[in-house]
Amino acid sequence: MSLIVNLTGVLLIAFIVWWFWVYKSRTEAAVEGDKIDIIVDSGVYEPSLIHAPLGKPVTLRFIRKDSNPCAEKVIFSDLDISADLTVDKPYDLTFTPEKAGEFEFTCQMAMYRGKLVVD
Ligand SMILES: [Cu+2]
Repeated sequence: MSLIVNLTGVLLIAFIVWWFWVYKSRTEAAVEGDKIDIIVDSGVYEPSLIHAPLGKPVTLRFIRKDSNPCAEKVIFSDLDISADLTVDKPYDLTFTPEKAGEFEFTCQMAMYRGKLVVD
């Protein structure tokens, strides 16, 4: 019995690791033109790895589908940008990336995770 419990625990941990570190980092896209749509749903940004050009205005359109309060904010802590997201009401976040690099964006509890790559 305790073997089954332990096995279940191991599988659960494996699933959580997979969900957060493997599955979540999978979707990748580049900004086409100057806009990109980002779906916020079920604990993931889609796409979650976004390439944007340096020095050009870019619009990240966040489309929140998840009514969980976890999803109500998106924060780019390194860029001093944050926004409130409303369910099914797209939010256009427009700014000009001024420095190259990788910038994480998350919800306020960092359950949702994405990365903006400026190059
Ligand atoms: Cu959250």
